[in-house]
Amino acid sequence: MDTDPIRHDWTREEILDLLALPFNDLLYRAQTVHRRFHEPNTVQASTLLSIKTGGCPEDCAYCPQSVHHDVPLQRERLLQPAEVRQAARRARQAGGERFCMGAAWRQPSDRQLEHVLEMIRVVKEEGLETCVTLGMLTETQARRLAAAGLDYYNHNLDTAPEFYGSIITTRQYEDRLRTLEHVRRAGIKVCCGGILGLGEDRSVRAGLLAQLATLPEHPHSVPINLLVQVEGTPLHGTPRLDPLEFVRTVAAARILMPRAQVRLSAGREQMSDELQALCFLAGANSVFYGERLLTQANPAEDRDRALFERLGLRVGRLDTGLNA
Ligand code: SAM
Ligand code: DTB
Ligand code: SF4
Repeated sequence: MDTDPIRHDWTREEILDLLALPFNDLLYRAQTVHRRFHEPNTVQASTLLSIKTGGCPEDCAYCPQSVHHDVPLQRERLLQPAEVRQAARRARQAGGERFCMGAAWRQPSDRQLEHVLEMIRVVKEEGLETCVTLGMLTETQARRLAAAGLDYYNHNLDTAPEFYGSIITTRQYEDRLRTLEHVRRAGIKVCCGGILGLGEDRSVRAGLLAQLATLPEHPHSVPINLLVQVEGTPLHGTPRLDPLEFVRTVAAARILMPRAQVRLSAGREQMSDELQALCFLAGANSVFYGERLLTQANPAEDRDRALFERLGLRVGRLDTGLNA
């Protein structure tokens, strides 16, 4: 049974079988894969910064930053490099390893991209890994980001192809796949995952995982977001996903993509410590760290530090002595 664990030909049916395993069997398999490929008690820490907030022309039904929804959100202009430097320095001092900058754009203009290239240089000077998420990219734009030394590009598939149209109508699944190809071809590491709790069923979750696990290369990072329900977005009031189903999906992601950093992403603020602990047991080995996601709350740093200590987890540079 112990064949090559890195497969790229997973079918949705096989993934559904995994998701349907008795919970303990599924977690045991995920933890076994996890221990084979990763240091079991180490978690990677990424810090988020919204470099351009609100006013996004896309209509993603979960997102507070879309102009299509009536969410009271302060729109902000593109940040200045000095503001980015300050935030990066703070993130580094707090123990972050990777600094992720997000912009509420459908796709950047070449002029906007210039500004982001400068921000990437600034963050690298501060000694952090860099990640940006700017929406769709042309092949040339991806190459320019690579030339600036960008480490990761985040671009999520979010859900399964057949459910995409119920969540987003202003772009197609193929648009996402094309940008991912441009990023991969430019030699930038791919950060690509999804969002659960949109009212999807298990087959949709299996469909998302099948897409991720059959990409030409598995993403280096796989963020798994749990919907943060924001009043004014169309998905506010969606029945909550069973938390154990969330854990099952994390476990399946770990089994399907053994080398990836599986990130417990948005939604941690609303999770109990016990639920997060189960996610780490299921193979999650990365978090967003710092009290803000892009616009929504994330656990305060002291709550996280207490949790990591209780679990005996080494997180980022928190206890390596490097964060001075
Ligand atoms: N505009 C860019 C894009 O969509 O690619 C980058 C930023 S966008 C906010 C990044 C990701 O955040 C989305 O793909 C989605 O998975 C996640 N996200 C947005 N709103 C969320 C919410 N309310 N709850 C959980 N995750 C959310
Ligand atoms: C990802 O998958 N999750 C992050 C990051 N990539 C950019 C964003 C979460 C956003 C949550 C809602 C908000 O803060 O606006
Ligand atoms: Fe815009 Fe990204 Fe929000 Fe969609 S998820 S509305 S693309 S910021």
